Amino acid sequence: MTKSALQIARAAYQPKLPKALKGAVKVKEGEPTQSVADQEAIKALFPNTYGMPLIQFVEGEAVNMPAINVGVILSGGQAPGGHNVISGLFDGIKTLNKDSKLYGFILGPGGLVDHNYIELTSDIIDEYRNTGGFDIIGSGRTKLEKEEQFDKGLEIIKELDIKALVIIGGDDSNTNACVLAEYYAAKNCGVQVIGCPKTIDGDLKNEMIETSFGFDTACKTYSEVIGNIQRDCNSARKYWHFIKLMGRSASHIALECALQVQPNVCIVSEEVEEKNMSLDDVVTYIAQVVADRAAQGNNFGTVLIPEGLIEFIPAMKRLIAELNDFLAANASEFALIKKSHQREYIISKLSKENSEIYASLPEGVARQLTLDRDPHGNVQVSLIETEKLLSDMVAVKLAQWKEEGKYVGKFAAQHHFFGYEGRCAAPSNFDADYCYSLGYTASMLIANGKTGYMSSVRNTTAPAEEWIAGGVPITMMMNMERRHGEMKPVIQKALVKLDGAPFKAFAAQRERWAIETDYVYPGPIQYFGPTEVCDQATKTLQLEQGR
Ligand code: FBP
Repeated sequence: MTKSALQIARAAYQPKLPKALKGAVKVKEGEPTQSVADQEAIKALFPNTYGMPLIQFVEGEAVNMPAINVGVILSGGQAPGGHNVISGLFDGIKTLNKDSKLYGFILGPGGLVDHNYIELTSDIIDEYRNTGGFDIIGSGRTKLEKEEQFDKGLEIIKELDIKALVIIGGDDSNTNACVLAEYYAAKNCGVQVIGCPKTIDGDLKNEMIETSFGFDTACKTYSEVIGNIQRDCNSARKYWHFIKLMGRSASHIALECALQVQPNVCIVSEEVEEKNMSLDDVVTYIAQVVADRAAQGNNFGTVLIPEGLIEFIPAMKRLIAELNDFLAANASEFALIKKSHQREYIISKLSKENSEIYASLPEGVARQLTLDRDPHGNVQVSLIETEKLLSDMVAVKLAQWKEEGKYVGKFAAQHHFFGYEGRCAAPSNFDADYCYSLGYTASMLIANGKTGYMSSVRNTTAPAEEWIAGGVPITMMMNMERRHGEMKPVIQKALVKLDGAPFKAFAAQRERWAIETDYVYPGPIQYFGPTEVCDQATKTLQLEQGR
């Protein structure tokens, strides 16, 4: 593999570990845990893995560990640092016993079911240390949920003498990890399952999981590019840039980028829902900022839009919920309807309120709402062109105002969607260290016989030395939610909290940012140099932890 000078220098980087993981460790058990909601239902579904205690690793005595074989799976969307989770896991099991082996299942959970794997040797691992991407073994979105899949997986697990499986994924994949842990525990298979919190979306977090990995690097990458756009639009002074940002349902990425770049507008889906705003309210808000800036001679600006916005406009949310249930129940009939008749078909099947809203949507957006759900039943919000929808509607609104005699200046829009650009970026120092620590912690959970736990590394705005490593029972994060028309146990998604410090910091400044051009240009991620430039956690984390 030909490498750039930066890649060569980066390969030599030794990620930092929490102090407690630098030598032998022992387990310090906390109190038994409960699920965040629906305790009785979750307890009944997970009799073997419910209620386990929180775990923290502290310095301990060295013990002789037998060699173990471990399997690892990368699941779902890519996130910077996945390779470091795997290298941390590899180094962890090798430190415990040099004869331990790591097997990687290829292209996600499907690799386990299809028995598609490779042994990850030190030569392979060394090629991927501190690099972005998931290409070491690839990723996939196959949902592990059926007993046939678990049993098929068990065949290869037994054949390779694997004692533990590490699933690196987001909320849905870790939900599946928990179900798998319970299944193998119930059948006494002798297979442990450990999860690791991955997703650029930042929505897999709670008291014990401070952030999902990849969020840091992805937000810094998007902020660099948004900063460049801001400098361009402040130079040419002729465009409004509508920038949609990945993040699925949650607006964490948009909010973090707003805190980093100080745009003129950032929409936060969770606020739109809370204030019961309609699509027209959102459009009016943006158009007013455009008109106010025009009055000052500034016919340019930036608007950040979270990709999940459409699902949070209450009327749209009701429409999508009905569509989800309807499409889940009538998938085969819908597949037979000709494309040109699908719109009319849907309109004829929905309730009166929802069919009216559906009929009022532009053709493209209406079609995007009926596209296949992902294997977890989510609308593929990345395919809905909200940035174009909003800018078109803003243009119409401004034209109306102009006719009414209001001054609106000139409005020309450019559109961007940032998502894939950041998911495989080389991990920042934060993600490189955090991911390596998560992987290393997973190896310690395995060595201590744990199953149904997620690897947890906390105190992450302090220097890595002071980070706290341990495990959280996955059942602790669960509640019951409607999926594919049925109630299912799932990890509760962490949305932006409107009473949280990051949103409050944004809300306190947004009116000024709207009118003044006080852009920040964060520049590219730096790996070498002063710690205040290279090692800072996201603004979200810093504000949440009062730093
Ligand atoms: P995960 O939740 O699996 O980490 O995926 C995150 C994400 O990047 C979302 O932000 C986005 O909506 C989705 O993946 C896009 O999915 P795909 O890669 O299948 O296009």
